[in-house]
Amino acid sequence: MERLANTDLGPIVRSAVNDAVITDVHTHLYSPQFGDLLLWGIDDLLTYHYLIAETFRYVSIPYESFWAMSKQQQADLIWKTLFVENSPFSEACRGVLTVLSKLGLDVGARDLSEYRAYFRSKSVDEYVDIAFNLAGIDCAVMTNDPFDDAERPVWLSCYKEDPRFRAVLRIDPLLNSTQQSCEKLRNFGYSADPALSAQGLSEIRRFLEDWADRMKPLYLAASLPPDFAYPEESPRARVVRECILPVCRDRGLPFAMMIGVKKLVNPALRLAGDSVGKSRIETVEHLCANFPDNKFLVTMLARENQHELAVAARKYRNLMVFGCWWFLNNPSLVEEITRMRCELLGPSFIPQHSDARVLDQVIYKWAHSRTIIASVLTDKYNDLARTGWIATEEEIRRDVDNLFRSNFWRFVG
Ligand code: HDL
Ligand code: ZN
Repeated sequence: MERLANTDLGPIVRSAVNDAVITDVHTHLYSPQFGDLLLWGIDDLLTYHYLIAETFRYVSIPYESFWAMSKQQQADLIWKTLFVENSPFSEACRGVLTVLSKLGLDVGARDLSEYRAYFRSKSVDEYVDIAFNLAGIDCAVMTNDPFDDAERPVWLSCYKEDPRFRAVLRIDPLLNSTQQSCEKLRNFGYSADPALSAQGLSEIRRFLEDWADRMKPLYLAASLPPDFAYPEESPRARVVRECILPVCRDRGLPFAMMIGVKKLVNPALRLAGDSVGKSRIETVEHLCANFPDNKFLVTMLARENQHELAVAARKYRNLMVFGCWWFLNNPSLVEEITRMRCELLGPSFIPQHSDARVLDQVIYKWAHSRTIIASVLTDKYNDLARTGWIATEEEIRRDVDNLFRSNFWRFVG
């Protein structure tokens, strides 16, 4: 028994996790065909909205004067404030340094001009391969918004599918500003009406069908506020019931509900101005229970919702929990949440997504997450070994592949 007590599967687990090819199930990346919508390089890294929010904790300049700066001027201010005048140990700051380190650049030199020179020497197509290889991902699932005036023309003209970037039909305006989005739909040629008449709802379904045909999305998605409720007498609930769920069910597409965003609590911060609120797990339970032919990918933004979400996943096989999202994507919380999910769900969940907005971020977000997830899994397999159940390397690699890829692909069908 002594031998069992001292079994350490850590090296095998770490090797399996480090070798794992990952499908990144939620990002804000774009294939290079979308041009400048795909952000990459040191100045996009430094002007990530997480770092903008952190910079305004120190600087007293008016928000508008920051927004009037060039991207390089903004990056210079952020570098000076968060990296030079203060130590960059926040997760978003450390991430920038992990990227530079993984690229083989001299982080100790602390020389922003040197880093800028490196990125000037790269083309975006070359750099996609560099970033994907360093991150160990085979596919980045995008967030594609037909209501976005910059993105829509690409889909309507020349888009050629790139297997490294798969599409998602993101429809926040339909659910969070339903009446206003009907106006936009009419401009697109769909006679949707704010009263959501039967004809209007049918036209919203036609809009979804047309874009699902065009994008070939892996799932439909929306971010939703903390008070998202179903059932409810509201335009949102009617569009969910009459449009989203039927279209998803008929096409076998999951509906990804990303719940808990308090939009623009500080509007002056723009994209950095959103916050978090505790949400209603009863909404998730009701939808999973009452629409058994629909599949639901769910991530929730509040730490307080994580335990009840994992318990809900034990009740409904049409519920797939994914990711440590946004304000949860920090080592202490990724550790806590992943450990709790392993204990409640075994390997039947999707532990992480990067949410990367800047291509380079997949390098750090996955490096950081792999380390934590490997550490949690090591404890779990070593706990098993102490009972005499020693997982083989093949079984460990099977489980790791399920967590990082196959659970997702099986669930989206
Ligand atoms: O709604 C979302 O998909 C969120 O991820 C937001 O885009 C948010 O701004 C973000 O980037 N979080 O990481
Ligand atoms: Zn996101």
